[in-house]
Parts: sequence; C-alpha cells; structure tokens
Amino acid sequence: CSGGDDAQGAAAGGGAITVGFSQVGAESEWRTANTRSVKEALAAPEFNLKFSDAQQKQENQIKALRSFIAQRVDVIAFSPVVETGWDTVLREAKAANIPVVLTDRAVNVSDDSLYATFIGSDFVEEGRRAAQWLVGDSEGKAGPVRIVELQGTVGSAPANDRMKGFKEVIDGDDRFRIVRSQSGDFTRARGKEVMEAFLKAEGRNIDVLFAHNDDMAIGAIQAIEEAGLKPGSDIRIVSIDGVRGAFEAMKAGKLNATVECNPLLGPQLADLIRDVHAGNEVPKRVTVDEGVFTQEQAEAELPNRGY
Ligand code: GYE
Repeated sequence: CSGGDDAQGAAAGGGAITVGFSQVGAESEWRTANTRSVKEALAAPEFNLKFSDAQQKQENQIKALRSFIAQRVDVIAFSPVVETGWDTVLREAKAANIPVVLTDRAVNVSDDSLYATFIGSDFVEEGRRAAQWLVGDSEGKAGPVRIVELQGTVGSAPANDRMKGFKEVIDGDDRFRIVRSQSGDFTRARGKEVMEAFLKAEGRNIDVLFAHNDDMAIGAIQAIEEAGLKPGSDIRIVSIDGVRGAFEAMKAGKLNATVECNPLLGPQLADLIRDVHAGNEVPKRVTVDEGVFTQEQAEAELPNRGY
C-alpha cells in the first residue's frame, strides 16, 4: 500500500486546497466568461489551482483527470465535454479518494456516487424557454413554420438537453417543423459554415433559426446577410447564453431573443469545493437562476451584463 491516507490527512490538515480543474476549451464567449469566473474565484489564497484546457476533446480531458489523480490533488472539478464515457476515470478518482465536482455540464454514469455534486444550468428548461419564445412570437402566424437548428457539440449535455426541451414544446403545435439540424460545435466559425449549407439546401424556405448558443447564431447571422437576407426578420432567430455579443445583435435587430445561461459559476463552485473538501454534506444538484431577454429589452439590459 502506498500510504495514501497519510498524504490525504496531511493535505487536509493545513495549507491550501489543491484543485485540478479541467475546462472544455475556449469555444465561445460563454466559455471564456466561465473560465474567467472560475480562475478568479479559485485565485483566493485558500486554493491552489491547476487549470487544464481540453480543447473540446474528451481524450484530453481524461488525460488531465489522470494527471490530477497522479498528482494527488485534493479536489477535481471539471466541465465534461460530452455526457458518456466517464465511468472508468471517475472510478479511478474515487479509488484515490479524490472528490469530483461536475461544473456546468452533467455526465451519464451508472453510479452517481462517482461524483460529489453537480453545479450547472437546467439545459432542458433553456430549450423549452427558447421554444416558448418562438410560440409566443408566432401567435396568429399561419404554418408551416420551417425551423433550422444549429446544435451544440455532439453528445454534450447542453446539445442533448436543449434539443429535448425545445422539441417538447414545439411538438404540441403542428405548424412547427424542424427541417434541418446539424452541429456547429458551439463556435461562430462552424455556425456560419453550417448556416451556409442550410441556406444552400433550403433556399428562401427557412423561417426560423434555433441555435444552441449565441456564438453559432452570430456566425449564422453573417451567413444570412451574405445570402442577401435580413436576420431577425426574413429569418427569426432565437439562441441561448445571453452573452454581450447577443445583446449587441439584438440591439441591431438581427437576433430576436436569447435565453440566459449564466457562466459566472466561480463563487458557487469555490463554496462547493470548500464544503466537499471539508467533508460537509452538499446538495447533489445545484442550479443557477436565469431569464429570457428580447430585442425590446436589449438596450436597457446591456450595461448590466456581467459577461
Ligand atoms: O451554452 C456554450 C458553450 O456548456 C452551457 O458551452 C455550456 C455551453 C454554452 O460552449 O456557449
């Protein structure tokens, strides 16, 4: 036996809490705001942060987690790129007695004791809210309403859940039809490319764009303008996150609505890490308060945006 318990005891006895944090990447405005928030909160002297960027690849993230385990960090926190495929590495963390806090995105594992807690948004609810905005905005309009969907990273919790929540609501009204769905990997560049392909395939027969995040919507807006159409009126657009760029696009009349997804989780994450490390009971699921904003509110709300 390697004497792991002694090492653990010494770490808990005094000094800073060493936290290994594995971030998804830097794919969106949301993500850069999230990274900033986490780094700021864990810059406090009571923490010693080891930060790693997975560049949107699960294999990089698994490597980072294994390296945190080898370094015997006190707590691991990570935002999982995709939902599945975590059982093995999380069992390794558990065997090493290192508690894991899931940040932002959830995982699908057979055994819930493989992580201590999950802090993040309710992505299904966000998808529902995007659809509810669309239903409200389509009052009195005749069908069919042809929707194209720019999905997030394939297999990620926000892509799976936002699609699910959105469909749940529009399925109740047969005017709405999703005519094309494809992943734009949560980036502006891919959002633009995929929207170009949608426009090529569907011509002028697109009424609505639902983008799983603002960045893809902003990329798509460019594609729509280049195709000689007016984003926000020829094609109505709803997306998710509520980043500054979305508020600017709404102010310019090019984006119709954004559903808020708050990335500023750092302070709440720091509290959870402190509690988990101290062995205190924590809720298994912690959610974040969020709203929906429209063009009419954009100008007034812009100065209040923290991201
Ligand atoms: O919506 C998107 C980012 O996981 C909630 O990831 C997050 C999503 C966010 O790339 O912009």
